Amino acid sequence: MQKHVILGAALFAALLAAPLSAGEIKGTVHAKGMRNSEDAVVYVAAIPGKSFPAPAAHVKIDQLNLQFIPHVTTVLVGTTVDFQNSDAVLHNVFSPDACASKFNLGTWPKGDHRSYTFKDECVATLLCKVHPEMEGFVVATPTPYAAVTKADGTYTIANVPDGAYTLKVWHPKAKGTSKPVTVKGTATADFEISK
Ligand SMILES: [Cu+2]
Repeated sequence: MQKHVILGAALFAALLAAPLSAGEIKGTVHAKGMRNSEDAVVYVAAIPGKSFPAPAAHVKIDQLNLQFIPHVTTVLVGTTVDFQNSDAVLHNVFSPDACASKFNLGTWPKGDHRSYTFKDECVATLLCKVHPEMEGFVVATPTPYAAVTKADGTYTIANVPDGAYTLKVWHPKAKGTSKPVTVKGTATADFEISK
């Protein structure tokens, strides 16, 4: 009987010491002077000694009602994005940004898609030559630990391994910033950003 108790305690201690325990980072981004605090991207800049293989799964961005949906998308570097046309008109997607090789995918009709693989860390502006008012963003991040804020500015990054990191913030219209964060189960990080 006593043996079992000791074994159980040892197992419990081993679980506590397990290095892969993961938590979450959450908080609020306040974009001062903006209509709302939506569409800020919060991400872990790097995890020392760790690299992340390109995901096999594609991420979809829709072109619907003459808008990129979602307006802001985060992907891990190496991810292929499928740009879907769901409108009854031709759409194009191009990016003027060098970190996305200034790609231009041509034009295509409803029901079709064209793809681009984001090979480098990048904030890529998405534009459409057919509709100059269309604009979207892909933020290709070096770790998969990234989130886009909701309208109230809140965000949650799930399954972050314990450790000390730099947390970065990007926003389409505000200056980016960063701060250190230590994850031990959970962590909270709030930001205030402005133009
Ligand atoms: Cu278009």
